[in-house]
Amino acid sequence: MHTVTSQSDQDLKDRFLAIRGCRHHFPLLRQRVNGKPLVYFDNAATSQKPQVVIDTLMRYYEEENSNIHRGVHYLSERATQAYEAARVKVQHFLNAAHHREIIFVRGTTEGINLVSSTYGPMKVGPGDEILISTMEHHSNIVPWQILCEKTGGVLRVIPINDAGEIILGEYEKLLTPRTKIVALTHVSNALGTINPVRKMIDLAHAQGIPVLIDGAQAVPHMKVDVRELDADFYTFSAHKMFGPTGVGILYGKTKLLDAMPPYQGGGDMIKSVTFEKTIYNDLPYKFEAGTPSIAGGIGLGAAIDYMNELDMAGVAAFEQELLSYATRLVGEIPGLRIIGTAREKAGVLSFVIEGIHPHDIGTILDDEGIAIRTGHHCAQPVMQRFGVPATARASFAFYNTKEEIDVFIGALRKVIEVLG
Ligand code: 7TS
Repeated sequence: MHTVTSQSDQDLKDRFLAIRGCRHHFPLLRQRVNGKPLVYFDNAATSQKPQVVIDTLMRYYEEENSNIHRGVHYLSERATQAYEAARVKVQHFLNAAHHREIIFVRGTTEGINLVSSTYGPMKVGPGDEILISTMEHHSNIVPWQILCEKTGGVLRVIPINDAGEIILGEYEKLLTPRTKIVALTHVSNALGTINPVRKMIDLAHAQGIPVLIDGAQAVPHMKVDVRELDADFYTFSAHKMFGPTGVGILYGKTKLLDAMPPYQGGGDMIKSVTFEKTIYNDLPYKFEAGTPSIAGGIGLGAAIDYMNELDMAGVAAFEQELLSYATRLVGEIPGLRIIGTAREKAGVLSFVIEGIHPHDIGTILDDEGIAIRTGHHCAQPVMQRFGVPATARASFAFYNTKEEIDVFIGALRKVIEVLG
């Protein structure tokens, strides 16, 4: 008897094989840690970088380094062109309508702070409400609290169920004429939940409420189309999507960005300055005061080029396979409880083991060369919701393998032998 493999099964196998072949693009993954081959499962904190991104950064400093937007000399023009070309790559990556809607920032945290401190005071007055969810990262909580302190606004929180999913009925009830902005994570870093942001944006828009999406954990794992989502603001960090640290993107609709006051004052964000009056620059420069991370922006462009070559649908399916494999195997470990069991999940596996502190799990895994994150993951309200002080979290990228998951499971069994 022979097994019949359907064409689509074979297709998927071939695609997975091609994805597995990409691991060698990431030089850092070849190293040993504590005498063992490194298993890097801390991708939600930051991803590793492919050689092309590293080479782009090197080349920038070796051949192009110069300040941008201000020189007529060869190098300055070359650096400016490379930086502005990266902005256009981001525009296409997000399917934004125009490159002026792409603002370079330091990262997701700055993207949210930019909106909360410029758009926020325009919209929010005493008694007005800002709606976030229970599963937000601190960087999508604290900026809104600061705004509330300044304006008398009120922070409202959408509850989640025991699986770590937003309760949509409760969300709808919380959308009222007092709601001035909704700020939501696309994918939770602590639980892995993929939120139905398209639907949630539609519900908010039905009442004329703008929505900011924190895309930090989404962009490395799925194709994001800001126009299809109809997001008003969308922000992410380059370092979680195979690019450098110190740079990220805030996307905003032109109409909104145009109406907003500048964020910081300084060079590049002006057209003219006198002591009496300063005329601000046009978009996107109005929001880009001071010398930015030039190499970072160009490196982000290289990361996007790299991702454009990847089969992103295959990547998403491959990561789902890693997640379900790991979920099944950890499910066999006695006393282990997964925190975050949403139906729609990205490659994040947060868990606790009865009687063992997550930090001790992390330390023993580190001895085995395995990097995971332990702690509250900058999402303390999530920990409170699930009644745990911290979790251990393994988070996957497409360059991880089932063999690494086997090593991880073996090490978890060792943790229980030693401490259980
Ligand atoms: N939003 C989400 C959903 C995140 O996961 C993070 C970082 C941020 C915002 C902030 O991004 P930054 O680049 O501005 O710092 N999350 C994590 C994490 O899970 N472990 O380390 C950082």
